[in-house]
Amino acid sequence: MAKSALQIARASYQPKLPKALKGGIALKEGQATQSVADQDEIKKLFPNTYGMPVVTFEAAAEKVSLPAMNVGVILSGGQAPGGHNVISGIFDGLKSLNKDCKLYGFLGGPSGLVDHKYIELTADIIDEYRNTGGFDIIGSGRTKLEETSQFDSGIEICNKLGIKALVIIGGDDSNTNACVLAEYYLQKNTGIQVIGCPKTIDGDLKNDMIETSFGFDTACKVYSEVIGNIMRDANSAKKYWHFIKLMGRSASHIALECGLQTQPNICIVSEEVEAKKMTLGQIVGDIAETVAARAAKGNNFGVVLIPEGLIEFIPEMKVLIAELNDLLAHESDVKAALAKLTPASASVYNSLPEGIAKQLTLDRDPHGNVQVSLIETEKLLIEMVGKKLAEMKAEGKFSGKFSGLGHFFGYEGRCAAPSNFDADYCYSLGFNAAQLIASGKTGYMSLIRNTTAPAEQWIAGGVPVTMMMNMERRHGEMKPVIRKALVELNGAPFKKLADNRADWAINTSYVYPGPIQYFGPSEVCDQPTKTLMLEQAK
Ligand code: FBP
Repeated sequence: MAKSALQIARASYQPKLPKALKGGIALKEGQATQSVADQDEIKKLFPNTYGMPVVTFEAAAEKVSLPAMNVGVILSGGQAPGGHNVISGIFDGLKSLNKDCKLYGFLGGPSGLVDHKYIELTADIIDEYRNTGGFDIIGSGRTKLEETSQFDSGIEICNKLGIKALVIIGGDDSNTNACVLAEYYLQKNTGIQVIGCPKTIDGDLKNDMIETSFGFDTACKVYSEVIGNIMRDANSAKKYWHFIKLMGRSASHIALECGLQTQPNICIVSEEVEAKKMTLGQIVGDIAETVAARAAKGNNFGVVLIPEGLIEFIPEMKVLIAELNDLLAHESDVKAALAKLTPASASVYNSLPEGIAKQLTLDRDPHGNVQVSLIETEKLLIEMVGKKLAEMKAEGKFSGKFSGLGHFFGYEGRCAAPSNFDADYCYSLGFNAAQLIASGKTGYMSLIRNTTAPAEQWIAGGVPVTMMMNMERRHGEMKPVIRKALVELNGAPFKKLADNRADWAINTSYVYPGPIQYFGPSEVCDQPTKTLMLEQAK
């Protein structure tokens, strides 16, 4: 396979490990834990995996070796930079315990376990993928492991291959399901352990224990590089307003991090929109005000960052979408369904540009919901801001020019070669997962903390998944789930934006982060995200 010069050089990068994982390793157990809420319900649902202690690894004089054992690994959900390093970390971690350990990769996500599709991950295969982006080593998928028939099918293949532990690399839902699986395998006395690893570019799998999910660092750096390039273009040509939508499903962590890295004129945060109950009209009005204020200074250009999930956080749009979901579930004639909207929703619907309004009625997912990520919010805002500015011009409140360009960044960053941070973090998560397995743990998530310090000083261990759970309503039923982390409006990253945005709006204060650097001085190559730095400074 042809390779770029960078790929060749990068293949030999040796990811850094925390000191505690480098030689002999001793396990230290903490106090019994509790779930973050709904303790009684969670305890009842997880009698075998509830209350386990947080564990930490410490450097020890002696290196233990284990009887050889086989482990399976699964990639679950959307791609995130660093997945291959988690797998190479697991591989190296297992081999450090016993060179005869074997690692199997289930193909195409959790369905590989259920359908018995797998490969053995040999040293040759692993070496091909070290420090590369993507999940293509074994592929990923969005099948949910929820049914006992799926769990039983997993037992069959694990027994056939002699697999004693599974590592599930995924987001909040996949790790919740990993814990359900761990509990089931304990109840059934199968001897199969299950360990989770925190993955998602969205950055919403974090809490008091998990500092960040892997992939967030690299993805934000890739988007920020391109946003910076667009900013320089805008500042050179001085004729366009760029509206850039950024991936992240519900939470606005990616938009916020990119905002902190690049200092755009406007960075919308969905969580703030919801908290302030802002209407679409208000959001459009605010943007138009900024455009007019910059135009008054002769600057007919700018950059607006928009989080992917915005539309669902605007209260009136949320109501409209819910009504449409309901009506269209029972009424295939769109016109007839629209006639049944409440007067408030009908008025919101009629205020939308025709193309967007149509998208709301057309694109449904298999559960019958509008696919909000397919709604072109950037185009919606450009069109509505343009209209608003035309009105303002007629009233003598705007005398400049407005020409908007839309962008959507998401897939561009999900498979980038992991930054040094993600390469090191992921390798450590994987190596650490192997140690958790060796210690007989199940129902734990691989835990690497103190991540704003140099990798040597990172703290390695494990956190019981049940500790991060609460009960939430999902599809009309109360379910135990890992609590999703949205942007906190009283958190340091948002406050930093809020304190500076008035200045960034009017003045041109752009920062150009440039491309990810893999080699060079540590202050250029090893910096974590601004979000992590600000959160950990508390
Ligand atoms: P995960 O939560 O599975 O990591 O996926 C995140 C994400 O990249 C979101 O940012 C985005 O909305 C979604 O996946 C896109 O999904 P798909 O890959 O199915 O197009």
